Amino acid sequence: MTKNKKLLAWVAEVEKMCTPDRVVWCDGSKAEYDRLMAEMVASGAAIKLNEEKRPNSFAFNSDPSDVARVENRTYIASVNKEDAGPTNNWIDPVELKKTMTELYAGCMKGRTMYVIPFSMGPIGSPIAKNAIEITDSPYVVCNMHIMTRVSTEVLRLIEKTDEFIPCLHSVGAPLEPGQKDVRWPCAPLEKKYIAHFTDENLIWSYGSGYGGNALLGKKCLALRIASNMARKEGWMAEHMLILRFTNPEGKQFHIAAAFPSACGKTNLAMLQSTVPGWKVETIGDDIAWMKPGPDGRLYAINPEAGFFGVAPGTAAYSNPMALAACAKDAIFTNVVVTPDLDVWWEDMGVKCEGGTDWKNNPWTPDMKDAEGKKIKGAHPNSRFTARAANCPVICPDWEDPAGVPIDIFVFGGKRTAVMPLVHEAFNFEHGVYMGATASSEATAASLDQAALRFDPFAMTPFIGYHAGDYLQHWFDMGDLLGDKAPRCFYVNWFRKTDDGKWLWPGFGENSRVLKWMCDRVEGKVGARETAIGLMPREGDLTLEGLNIPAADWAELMKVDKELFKSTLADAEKYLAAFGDKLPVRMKEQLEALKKRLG
Ligand code: OXD
Ligand code: MN
Repeated sequence: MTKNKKLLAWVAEVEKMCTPDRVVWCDGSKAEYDRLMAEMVASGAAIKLNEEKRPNSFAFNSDPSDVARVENRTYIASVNKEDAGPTNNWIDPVELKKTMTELYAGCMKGRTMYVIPFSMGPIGSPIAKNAIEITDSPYVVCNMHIMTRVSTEVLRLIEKTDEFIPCLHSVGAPLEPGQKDVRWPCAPLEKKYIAHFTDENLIWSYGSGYGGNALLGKKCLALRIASNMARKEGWMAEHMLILRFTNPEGKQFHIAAAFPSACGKTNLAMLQSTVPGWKVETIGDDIAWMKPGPDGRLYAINPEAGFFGVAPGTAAYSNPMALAACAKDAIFTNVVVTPDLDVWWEDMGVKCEGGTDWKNNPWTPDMKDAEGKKIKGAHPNSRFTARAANCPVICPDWEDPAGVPIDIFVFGGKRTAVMPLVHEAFNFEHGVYMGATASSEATAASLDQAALRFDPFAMTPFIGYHAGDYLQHWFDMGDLLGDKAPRCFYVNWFRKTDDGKWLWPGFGENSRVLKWMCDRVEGKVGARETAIGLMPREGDLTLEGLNIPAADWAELMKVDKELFKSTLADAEKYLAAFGDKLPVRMKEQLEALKKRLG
């Protein structure tokens, strides 16, 4: 409990509105986690996994309608509509509060209301933020234990500062007396709302128990609300992994990279370098909060404490470090549970005879649907929630409240054609253009997406204000950082041949590309100038031992001016939606690129 009047008043107000059977103040302790998990196992919501194979780990299956973030039910409810901009859904905050208050009325009946004090970032760090999530989902409480720092210490800080970010969440499934609960309570899609009242830093989420819809510290607070705060306060809240790359002489480079979901962000964050003597250590796999430090450089912290990683595709060949991170103390959502009570998912790199699939049905790998298509055992957006501290390559100082100085920004997306393996921006402004026009093919992490979408800085679903102002903020940060601004690069690990073969081996071999970037920063290698940016010269990016046919390499490095020109019209059309708020410098960059392409 707390003595803070503001917090007590808010909790009392929510209790009155939602009418839970009881209120529990969480303390983040192991005893609390164990108690909630035991209750969920007893109710049938959770499966306790084999203690020998997967110590202290649990599996959950969601309702089939509640498997991903719901972007078309996510709102930026700013007072002024134009503050939400073209990339957000907007509803007037008064109207949305009215609609949601009606939904919230009595919505926690028959349930426990948990009050979770948490910090995004190391507790007490000058970059960290204190927050409270109120939820009626014990699954959310346990995930928050892993993904954030849940502690009564946060209550003490709130008592001192009188400041916290209120985050209200309900699964939207009240229980009548005697009514038996379902395994995964949630509300139908048309009743789901993920709302951000950005003028008062308030989050209201209703109807979904899944991931970013419900673990409100992640996308809602650390990106949508924080991006607003960052713009006002002169810092950056970005959808970026953070890694440290150390060369054989011990020199450290810090890289922050923005990719949309399912483009291998977690894999890159934990990459096993194949470049002799070079080593990667992880600081974060999803979000970076970055502020200029006293020396004028940009310092980054990971505001999270765990990884909410996409399970399918996580394998010994792709990301052994993520597998190790979820070898114990983990939560799995929507994966296959095997008869010996372990977990499995597609592309895990191990054989599976069968088990119970994510829809709770008996499943074998040879099962097909009516159209003859293989039935997947795990949902494509199934997840592991793992403690960052359990990752073998976590940086020893990943929790340093001062953060790490960023040398390099990497942007990218999944493009099977057009985009070469790597190119560098001519300067920071050009880098902003590259990040702003990044595009990617669709992902399973969101329910509503076109086949190819422009995704500026991989932030489309997470910019909590007008995207034009957001691009301007990037230029402004460049002005502030001057010659201390990170160098900008664009990568594409996903090029394919016309007959569908990957052109680049990816995974650990991506370290070769990162090394080229570090060599560029150090001035050790030159580059050849192309119309779209600076690219490796012959031999500068070592391919030794890779067996890449010369023709494939040429394709990976090709800048097809005609193809690029044809994509410019799409970029122009996309940026036109930013209206008057499209920064002048974006237009200048676009014109300059057009000219270079001839
Ligand atoms: C995520 C996402 O879950 O970006 O990190 O969707
Ligand atoms: Mn993400």
